[in-house]
Amino acid sequence: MKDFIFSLMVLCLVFGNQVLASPYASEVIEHSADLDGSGPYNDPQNVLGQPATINGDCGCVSMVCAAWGYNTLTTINDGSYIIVKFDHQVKDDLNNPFGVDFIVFGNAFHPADGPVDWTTDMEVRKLLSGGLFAEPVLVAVSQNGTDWYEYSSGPYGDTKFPTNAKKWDRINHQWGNLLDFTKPVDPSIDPAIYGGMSVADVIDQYYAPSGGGTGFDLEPSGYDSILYIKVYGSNGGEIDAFSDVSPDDTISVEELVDKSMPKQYSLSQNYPNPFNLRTTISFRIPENSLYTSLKIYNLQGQLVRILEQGYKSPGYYKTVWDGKDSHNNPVVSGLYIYKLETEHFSKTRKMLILR
Ligand SMILES: [Ca+2]
Ligand SMILES: [Ca+2]
Ligand SMILES: [Ca+2]
Repeated sequence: MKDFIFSLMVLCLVFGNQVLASPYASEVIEHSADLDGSGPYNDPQNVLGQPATINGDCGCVSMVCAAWGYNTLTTINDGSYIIVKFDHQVKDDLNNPFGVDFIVFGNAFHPADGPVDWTTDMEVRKLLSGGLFAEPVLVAVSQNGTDWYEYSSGPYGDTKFPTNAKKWDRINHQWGNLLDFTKPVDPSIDPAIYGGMSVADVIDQYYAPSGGGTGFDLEPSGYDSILYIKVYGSNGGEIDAFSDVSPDDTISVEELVDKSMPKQYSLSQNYPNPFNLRTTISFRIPENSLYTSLKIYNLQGQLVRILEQGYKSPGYYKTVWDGKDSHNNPVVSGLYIYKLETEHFSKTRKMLILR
């Protein structure tokens, strides 16, 4: 029996090593009937795997040469949808850059100040000001494939940031190494700022090590991890690929330990706000074993619901309010106050529920 268990463990290890998780969506679970694969842009399988790196017409896929080659994209028309699955859990990881947990790649691009092909010098070719060509596609996420969180007020797929597959090699004046499709561009960057800059400069200053794409944070969804992503109904946005963001592994273990604990108390604005069905409230506790409560009041100061109550260890917390009072009845539309309180800290914020 002992030997059997040992063999079993060895088998598990061997198989464990053989199961290679892909950073990209690996399976189409469901799609609308119009995406029947009859044409180059309506095959739902085109959204699986790595984003496109080559465009037969204009060269290396970049912010000025979008992925529009055959069999690389799927067009999401009004009423079209695709649900993809990952072969592993995509986590809301605190070490992911900029809080971004997954990336959606489309064929957004910046018009350039001249033609683009394999021979174009990207230190010379510049982006036109304010010319980002984007087509918003709705995105939703799910843990079980049944309940969905929709990014209804953005971000959207096929918008900022255009895919840029490679770094520009300034010494040899040609496209260089592949950039990393599992690293996001800083979402706070407004692409308007790089109008007039060369493609090479934008890559070096704003993209690298990222290969672009639209970044999504799982935090507002309330899910710690997801398996499914859905893209749907718009007016012809294109989807090329989906990737799981890799945590920042360049930070040391000391920094990791340090980063893993909050430095101070905080109570975040609920998200989404206003909301209809449910909203997520995040807070941070930096000290050990303090009696903590998170309570919701109406504007008359009456207690509506206790969301959290008890001793908390230091850490990052989030809790979801389903818009119901302590008797499990949905509350009426209007402003509510939520209050985080410990022996050393107290903060209130307002939120709006719209039925
Ligand atoms: Ca996150
Ligand atoms: Ca597009
Ligand atoms: Ca693709």
